[in-house]
Amino acid sequence: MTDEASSRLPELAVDTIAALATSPGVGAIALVRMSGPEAFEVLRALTPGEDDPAPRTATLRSLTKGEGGDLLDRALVTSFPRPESYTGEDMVEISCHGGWLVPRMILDACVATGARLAEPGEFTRRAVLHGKMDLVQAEAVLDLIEGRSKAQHDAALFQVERGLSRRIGELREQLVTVEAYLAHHIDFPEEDEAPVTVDRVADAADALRDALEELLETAPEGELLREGAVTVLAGPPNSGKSSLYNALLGEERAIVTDIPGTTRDALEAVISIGGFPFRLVDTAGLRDSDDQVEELGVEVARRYLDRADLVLFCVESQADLGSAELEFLTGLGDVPTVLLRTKVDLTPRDRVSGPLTSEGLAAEGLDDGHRVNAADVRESVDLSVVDGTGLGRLKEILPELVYGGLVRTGTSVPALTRARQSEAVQKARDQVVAFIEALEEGTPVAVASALLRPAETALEELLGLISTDEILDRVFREFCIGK
Ligand SMILES: Nc1nc2c(ncn2[C@@H]2O[C@H](COP(=O)(O)OP(=O)(O)OP(=O)(O)O)[C@@H](O)[C@H]2O)c(=O)[nH]1
Ligand SMILES: [Mg+2]
Repeated sequence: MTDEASSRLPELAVDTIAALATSPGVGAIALVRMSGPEAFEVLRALTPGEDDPAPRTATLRSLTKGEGGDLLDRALVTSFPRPESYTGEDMVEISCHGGWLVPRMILDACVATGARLAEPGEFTRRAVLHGKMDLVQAEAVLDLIEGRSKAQHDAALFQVERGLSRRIGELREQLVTVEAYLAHHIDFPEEDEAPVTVDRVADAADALRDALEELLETAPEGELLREGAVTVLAGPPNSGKSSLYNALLGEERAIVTDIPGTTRDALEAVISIGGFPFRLVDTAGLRDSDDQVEELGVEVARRYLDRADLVLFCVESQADLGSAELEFLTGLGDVPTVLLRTKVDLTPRDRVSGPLTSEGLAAEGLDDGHRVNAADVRESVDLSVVDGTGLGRLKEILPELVYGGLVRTGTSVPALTRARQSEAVQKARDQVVAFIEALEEGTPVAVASALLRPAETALEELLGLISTDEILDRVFREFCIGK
């Protein structure tokens, strides 16, 4: 690390922080945790006359508000002397009774005797500052806490275990190798037998660019894995959208009636399908309406459609696909769409049309002058929520449509899950590309080499090897207090 970089390192913390680590509210047990040089002192103040508990051993203690103070609770206390703690500092964990009162009173007592309330993510931030984990691992800790599907859990755990960090570390090594080749080349420019030719430098840079691009390709799916793919149920009124929404949720969340125009507002829920997260949105049936409320609902539906990652377009299997439906599909552009022919239990078998995709629609002569070719209808499924037809198949194809790469490789692969991460890798990639172009244009090698430096900085900042308060603030802003 350069002197300039180390001078930009944030100051290590010297004060002692305290926070409730469990979520506030009624519960059997709550955990109050402290970290910092005064943590053991504060514990002594709360347990006057008692010995320090043996390190890393849960010990029952009466907690009072200082010498002669009121009893707050009898609780299990564990101390973790530095550096073998989550933050790398002296830490105390107090497992007390849960609820609104006890944890609050213990926390107040900690603050009254020398600690201060922690900022969001401050424990993990300290862990990063003390080299207990890098920034990418810290982000994975947040993903692990917030995860709602098996795939996200597996992916987050893999990153917490340094999966992504290791990959970024390897890329940085690769970059350093290119720089070393360069240095070598610059030292022997005139010799025919120069140990490293420009071609060799260029080959190494090409390989690095490819590796950076390969990692960048994981970003779209990685980010969806964290947010859940926005999956919008759309279609004409009464086509069975809300019924399907309920069937996928496994509960009667949306109102279902045989009156067209039942759903007005958009309903949203995160569900896990095949272990992958989907942000399922039920919307108002699309039609021109004189009813002001319904019209607003249609507007909301259109707004969701604008940011959809996937559209489930419901059309009754008895109904023909008319020009309005085709126009709608075309309007979706390149959003992947599944065409659902609903209520097949009501349609005689021989009247059910076969699977329809963009190609299928064109083949059937339904594409109305090729307009539907602009849409991206990937699959079509015949569906009934009454007898369950098609539900299994729908659940099978959804993960493949949105998370195809991860479905195939499994989730234990390095994947970029945040804008911060993809921005950094993108920056590194752009710099390497600029370097390669400079070499091709015959720019003196010594001049071109300056282009690689920002790439290295980008990867180091990504891992937090160089971290400024600004970078740390950006990462930890999203954390909850006590983590
Ligand atoms: N037989 C049968 N009826 C269904 C099926 N799915 C939905 N229905 C019925 O179709 C009617 C409309 O269903 P909804 O789910 O409310 O349709 P929607 O698309 O949400 O309608 P809007 O909210 O008005 O746009 C209700 O009477 C449902 O019971 C199905 O698979 N089979
Ligand atoms: Mg509805």
